[in-house]
Amino acid sequence: MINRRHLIATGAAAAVAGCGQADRPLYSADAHVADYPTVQGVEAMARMVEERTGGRQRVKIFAGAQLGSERDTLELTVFGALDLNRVNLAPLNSIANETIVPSLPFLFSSIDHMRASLDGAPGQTILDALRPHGLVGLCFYDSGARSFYNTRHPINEPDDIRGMKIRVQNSDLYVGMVEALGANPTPMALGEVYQGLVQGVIDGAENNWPSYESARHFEAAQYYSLTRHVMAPEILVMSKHRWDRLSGEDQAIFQQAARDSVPVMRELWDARVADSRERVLASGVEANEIGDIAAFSNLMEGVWDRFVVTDVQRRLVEDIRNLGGAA
Ligand code: GTR
Repeated sequence: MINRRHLIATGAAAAVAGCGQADRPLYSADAHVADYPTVQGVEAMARMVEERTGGRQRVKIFAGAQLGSERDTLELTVFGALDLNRVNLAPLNSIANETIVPSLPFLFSSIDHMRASLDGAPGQTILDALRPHGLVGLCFYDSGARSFYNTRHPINEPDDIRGMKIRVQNSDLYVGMVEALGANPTPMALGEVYQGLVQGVIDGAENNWPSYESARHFEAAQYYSLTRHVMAPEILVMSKHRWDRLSGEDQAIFQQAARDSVPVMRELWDARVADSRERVLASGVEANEIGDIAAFSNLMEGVWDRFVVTDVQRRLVEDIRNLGGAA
């Protein structure tokens, strides 16, 4: 069993020496458990890489946040102590502000619009934007739509969430979105949320159906209100330290395998969304649609001005909007 200190030590030592990693698999982190579609997506990529390199390259996945929270493992990845990492875009928001764009509230009109944007030029711009920050963006995976859930009552209008303590990911954008609704944002790692809900440290959080189910938050917070305020995707990144030590041929194989794993992941994702939804509803969760979604989107509009500040971001927003009609 490898622990984080060991990983840092071996990874950093090998990075400095520029050798020593050729004979071990690339290590990959994921906050989700082994049967979650993101982990399965990386597994599909790993199988393709192993096959296409004749076993020269292999990937070992540490699921279930074994190596730490997304923020911590991202640091390790940038530093070169961890090779691959599947994270949400949120912890990247403070690293590369291009990643803020797909995380903006009510940007995408549908799942198809989100997929078309990430498969197209805007997605490529965002993946490429990570290189100067020590990361190579390989592909995006689906994360569906995030909605609010809480321990108290259904949320139908913004007044219903006012004053609640809502867990958010470590991203100023998410803090801003929750503040805009008049609630109190509490940044917290995913692994602490269940206990936070049970102990009343927080009243609620926001996530997609599969995470709400898989992390068992639905057992503690029984009201799921379908705001669908964010459709930010997941992303698979490789440490640039590791990438630079791959041959050109292996770089191309990793890149293509990551791309080829996206449709595999999406199929698993769609099935998991349906399954998770069914499972939590059967357990007695009360889910509600929102009558007037504009009441939420209008309040959150201010965060757009605060967080879309560069020309590159503005162009991304425009390009994504232009793809909206097509999808
Ligand atoms: C999930 C996502 C994770 C993490 C988590 C969270 O939907 O897959 O990567 O971002 O949300 O809320 O921390």
